[in-house]
Amino acid sequence: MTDAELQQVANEVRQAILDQVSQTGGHFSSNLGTVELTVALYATHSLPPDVVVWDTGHQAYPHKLLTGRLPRFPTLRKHKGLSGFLKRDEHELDNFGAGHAGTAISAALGFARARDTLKQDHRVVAITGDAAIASGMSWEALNHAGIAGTDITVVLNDNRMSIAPNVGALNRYFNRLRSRPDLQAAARRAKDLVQRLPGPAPRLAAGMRHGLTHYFAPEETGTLFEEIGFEYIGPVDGHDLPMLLEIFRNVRQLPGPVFVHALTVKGKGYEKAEADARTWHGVGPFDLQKCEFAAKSGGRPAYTSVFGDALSELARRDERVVAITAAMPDGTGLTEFANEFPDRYYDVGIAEPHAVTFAAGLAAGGVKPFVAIYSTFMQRAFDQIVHDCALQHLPVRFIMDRAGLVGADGPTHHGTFDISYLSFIPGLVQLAPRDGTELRAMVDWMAGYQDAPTALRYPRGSVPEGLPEGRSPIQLGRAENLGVPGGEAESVAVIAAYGSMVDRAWQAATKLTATGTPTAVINARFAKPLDAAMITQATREHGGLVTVEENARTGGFGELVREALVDADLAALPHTVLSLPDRFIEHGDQDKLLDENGLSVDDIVNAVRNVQKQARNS
Ligand SMILES: Cc1ncc(C[n+]2csc(CCOP(=O)(O)OP(=O)(O)O)c2C)c(N)n1
Repeated sequence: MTDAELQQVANEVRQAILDQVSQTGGHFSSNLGTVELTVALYATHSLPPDVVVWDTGHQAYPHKLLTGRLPRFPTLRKHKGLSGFLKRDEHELDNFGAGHAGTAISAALGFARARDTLKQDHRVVAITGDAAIASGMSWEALNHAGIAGTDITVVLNDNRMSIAPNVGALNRYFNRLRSRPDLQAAARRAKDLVQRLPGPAPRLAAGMRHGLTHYFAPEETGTLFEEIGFEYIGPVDGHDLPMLLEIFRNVRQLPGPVFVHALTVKGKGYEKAEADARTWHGVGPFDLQKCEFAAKSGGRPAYTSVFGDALSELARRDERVVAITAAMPDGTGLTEFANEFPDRYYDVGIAEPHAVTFAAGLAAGGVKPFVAIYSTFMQRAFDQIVHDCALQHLPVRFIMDRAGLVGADGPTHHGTFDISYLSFIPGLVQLAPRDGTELRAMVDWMAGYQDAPTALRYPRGSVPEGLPEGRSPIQLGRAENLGVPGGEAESVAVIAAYGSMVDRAWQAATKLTATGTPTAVINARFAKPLDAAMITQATREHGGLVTVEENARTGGFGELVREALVDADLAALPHTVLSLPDRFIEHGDQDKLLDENGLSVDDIVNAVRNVQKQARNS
């Protein structure tokens, strides 16, 4: 295609994103920012065999469209439809799946070394964002790539934004690079220069080194990236398609590690999103012409905002309370806290391991850190939880939002493992609220608990209503018996539920009670230490038990209960564990996914009936 035709392709890709995301919702502004970059890269590279690895993947809709997925685009993020991220199972050119940030450079270097080992000849490119590149993994990979002696291109898609405004010293450094007054002129001169650079790769390399790099970055010393072994090219205008085409054509022939720094605009081409990238990062359906979101119905508050309010309230009473987020102030409900307590709030960027050990230091130093990180991203910081917090009995408070199935983001984002990956850590306390009121009470309780780390989980979405109001205070390792719905009948069966599943357990118990099987519900509150006394006694009294949790089975709440039953010599009594199956769960509607994966209200009802039957027969 000619450059003009490619410009037309870029326009069509942008229009497809506007049309699609306005109808179904999805990641928006990051994708509008990568249109020209993707077209230029794909027009100048040969895929396959060339390999492109996208970091995180939320900005790769142009990639999906350019690799033949326009017909399936209307299924984006819908159950059994296209994933919102890259996925190796979805397409042969989704070379490497992602969803968590910071993996692209490591994976691309792996591809490059595999190519060298197999004596193949193709290019490998990693595309990463200005927030993702600040993560520890990205730096570990740059550190390796700079001396690996292999051909690899790293493209920095620098739009100045994480989801919220970007943070950190590296961001400040990028600001310096970005703000060169001579950028535009340099870009024009560089374009002329590139056009005059024919010939074999070594000359090109020399031309780049002595022309381009220094045209673009005419400082006495090289950029940070040059200092660690990369050819640095940029910053270039990431929306100037003819210029990007020239650059990538030439970069494709450069040996060694090359770093292309492209400046892009989040939301490019859609005025509202350009002006407010934060709001338009990920969106629900909206009116494309009027730029308006569908009006939100009032309804119940989200767990996230209940937590945010609770922590701010606590911080007003206790000046030792501090909050930490890893690049997710809005998603974790800390925006108001940040405004009210700027000196007690830390956004450390996409740096979960650092966030946790930083919090351990804060706790050791005498303050009360609350680290708010989604369940799925907390996986990054496992050793820091074990080695830096638990082993030293440091009271770091972990707040794990999005614990459970998250819906349209799918398997990279489901928070379905945290009960398992925390439950075997000695001393660490695990707790989960049944509703918003209990969430507030637990946050308060955590502030007062000083003996060990505590980890609280709650799901994506709104707090339930309709659970009984009478409440006992939160006490370490003590469950709450909610009794039988209606409160009159004597229970003949019992369900022990954890956190988000108390609501569904209560609905099941209501159905069972109405149909002649009065069923009590125990709200476990703590997975660890478990209230073994209450749960084993209830099991003994009822001749069996059903447990329900929104977590993988292995190492989950049900297994912890089973151990308690074994210890109490009750292993022979029927016990059904309702949990998520031992496989990765796809994306789709959150409630439907729960229903389809064994956690519907009817699944609970049936499990209770079966346990009852077994109890009667034994
Ligand atoms: C390990 C991890 N932590 C947090 C997130 C949530 N997250 C998704 S995108 C994003 C911001 C990415 O910004 P950047 O890398 O600059 O890419 P852009 O969206 O600006 O293109 C964050 C924090 C994540 N995906 N992975």
